[in-house]
Amino acid sequence: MVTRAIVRPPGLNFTDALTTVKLGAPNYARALEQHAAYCEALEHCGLTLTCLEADERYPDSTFVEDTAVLTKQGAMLTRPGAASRIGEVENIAEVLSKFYMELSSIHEPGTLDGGDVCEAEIEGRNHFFIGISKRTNEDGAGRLSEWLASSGCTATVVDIRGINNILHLKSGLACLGDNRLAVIVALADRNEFRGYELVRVAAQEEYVANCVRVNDHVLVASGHPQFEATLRKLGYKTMALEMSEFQKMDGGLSCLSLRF
Ligand code: CIR
Repeated sequence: MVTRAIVRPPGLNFTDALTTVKLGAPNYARALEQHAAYCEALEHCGLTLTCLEADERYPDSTFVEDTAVLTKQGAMLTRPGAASRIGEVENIAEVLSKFYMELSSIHEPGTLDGGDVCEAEIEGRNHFFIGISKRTNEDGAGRLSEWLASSGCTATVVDIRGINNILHLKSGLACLGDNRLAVIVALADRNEFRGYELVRVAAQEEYVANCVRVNDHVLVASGHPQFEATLRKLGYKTMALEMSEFQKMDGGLSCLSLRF
């Protein structure tokens, strides 16, 4: 059960955000509308939002998820793997210090993006998957694993550097609760996920793998009918959200909020 989320709308220079996809420039007005609908959906799921002001110094700063890892035990500030994003953490630290007594940090040479961290409770045990990616290195993943272990959580590292079309682990993996994971085809046969029931995302719907279970609902990117139908058959209540403008900048549903 989560009760809060931190969000930040995109700034006017959102078009300068990093991206690896060629889907064109985002439409700012539409991005704001989509962000507002996202916030409304989180509130509908029962969350109280802390909505930060847009931060024009950092074009990627709407993707707040990458700046921290929040667990039931505490908060870890990340050190984002893209140099242009490292400065985003300072302001998030200030915000999180209102909610957490203590904040841990990833230090150089470690890098870690929150998008590479997937909490996936199994049989009542707190477990985390940590992706090693273009953004998160071994040092960052190791530091996070140790920190998690110190509060009784387990972690498995998943190297995704050989998978071309995902930026972060959570671009291809989501925990649905109930021992279930949503996974893209390229991750479906990995040993790391044994023990979970896998819900496979069809190749043509890959983007929807970055869905988010928020209390009683699963938020999914709209336009992925097959996956949404599968979730409904499994008994989940889904909420579909337009994400086109964030997708253009390599962002998914999870990265737009820090939920705790
Ligand atoms: C970036 O490249 O860092 C941003 N344009 C997208 C970050 C997406 N974050 C996430 O999936 N957690």
